[in-house]
Amino acid sequence: MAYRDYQHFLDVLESKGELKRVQEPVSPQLEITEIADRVMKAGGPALLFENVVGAPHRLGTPNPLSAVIGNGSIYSGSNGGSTRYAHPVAINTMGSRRRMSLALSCDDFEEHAERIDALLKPELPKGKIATIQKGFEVLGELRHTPPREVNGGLCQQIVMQGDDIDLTKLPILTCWPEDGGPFVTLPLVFTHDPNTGKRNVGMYRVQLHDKRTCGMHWQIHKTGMRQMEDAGAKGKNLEVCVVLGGDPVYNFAAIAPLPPGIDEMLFAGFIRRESVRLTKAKTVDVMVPADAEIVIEGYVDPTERRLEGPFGDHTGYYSLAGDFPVLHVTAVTMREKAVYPATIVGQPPMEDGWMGKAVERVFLPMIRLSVPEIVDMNLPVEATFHNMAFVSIKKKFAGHAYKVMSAIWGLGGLAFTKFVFVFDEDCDVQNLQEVIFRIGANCDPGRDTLMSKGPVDQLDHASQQEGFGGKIGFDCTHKLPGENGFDRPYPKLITMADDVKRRVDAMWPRLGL
Ligand SMILES: Cc1cc2nc3c(=O)[nH]c(=O)nc-3n(C[C@H](O)[C@H](O)[C@H](O)COP(=O)(O)O)c2cc1C
Ligand SMILES: [Mn+2]
Repeated sequence: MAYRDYQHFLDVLESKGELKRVQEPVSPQLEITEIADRVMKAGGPALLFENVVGAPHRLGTPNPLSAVIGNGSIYSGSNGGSTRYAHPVAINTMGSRRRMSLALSCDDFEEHAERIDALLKPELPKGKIATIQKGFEVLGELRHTPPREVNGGLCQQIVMQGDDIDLTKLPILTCWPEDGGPFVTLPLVFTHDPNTGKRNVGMYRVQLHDKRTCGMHWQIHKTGMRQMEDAGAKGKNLEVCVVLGGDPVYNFAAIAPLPPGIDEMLFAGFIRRESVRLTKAKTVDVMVPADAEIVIEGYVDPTERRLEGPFGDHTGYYSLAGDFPVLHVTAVTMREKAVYPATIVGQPPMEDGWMGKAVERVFLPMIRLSVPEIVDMNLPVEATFHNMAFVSIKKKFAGHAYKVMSAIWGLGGLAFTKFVFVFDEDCDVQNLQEVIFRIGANCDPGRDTLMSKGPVDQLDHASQQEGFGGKIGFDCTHKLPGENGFDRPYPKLITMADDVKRRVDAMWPRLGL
């Protein structure tokens, strides 16, 4: 069942014991991070902070008009009075396998991998009836996929324009002590290709510069950036909507490495098995999900840049401040009693680890379409995903591991992977004990490595140059006779004979062990 809206999702989490409400007054400046970080590291629940208070946002530029709503002065710090925010803050709503699965309207997110696998299966069914059945199955799966346009919606119950716009009234988190300011951390950034009109939705963090201006952190390899450059080539601004909330599947769609040109809202409709309902924004020509909590409408001038960051990032380090585009806000719309959705990133493991795990599992069938020898893949959360990949393959020929490394370095988001380790199909790449054993046992560093170069995450601080760096692949498979100069017989892995295992299985209960 798809969620009606974000608060419906929160209700479901609560009914399943997956969400805790916090009534204690807490500040969006660092305190929510410290609490959420402890809970995330401990594998704890989603949190709904209902009493968010604190000093006014400290912005990168002087901000004389700090927002004070409500009348209670709960904090009277030395930094200029206190603010009681009207919106509760939800965080860690996807921070476990169970909650990430609930966010994707299923019992376990592997189910969506199976659905995609079934759709992509190249075999034609045998016989007329089977063909018709398969046709109906495929149509059934895709029936609810396209978004539907509606008039108005929940997300426009309140509309603020002109002088009424004041983003400092939102409990935007200042996440870490050295951050350049408050950052919107779960933004769904909606734009349209200025040439084709095609929609894009990406999750690109948004820094609050002042009450009507934000930083737009789309990186050089991302679609939002490309659309802005295309708008610039036509001498136009790019219209943008930053959406918060709605069905949590939108978060997944926004970070998903979809094939170029596939609409994130179409994909979201497929996952939730119900069309996404889109409504026209009030001041820009952008369609936004009607079920959103909050929508920030505006435009980016492709010629303008402003210092953005630093930001305590998913790399576990602060990414340095840099010049990034600027979002000028033309309207803010929201539902009544809107909840503010947030996350934090930092040293792993964090909530985004589960978002990434779901991407890894759901997209494996699509990767297998191009690289069918891949059996399984593990992008370990400890390596913040794109730094490291453990891949098992059905090895058939000499050099096969190198083919797979090269394929990974040529595939969408996987191309950013710095370290690729390739194993035989009998290695469980989800088991780090086994992975380390195989690396040590089967890889000769002098012979079984391949150095390469290519694009890396723009946030990678270790690379020689921003966005471009070195790569290394490790062939940890059994070597074939003569492969890569290997001229001795390859030894066998030690395992017990099956009949002995069966005899011991039978006597096991009697052994009292
Ligand atoms: C919590 C979170 C924050 C992210 N922040 C950014 C960001 O600030 N800038 C960016 O370019 N990508 C960021 N990403 C990654 C993009 O959302 C991701 O690469 C997405 O697939 C890009 O979509 P696109 O191909 O439509 O550009 C973030 C991902 C997550 C999970
Ligand atoms: Mn995209």
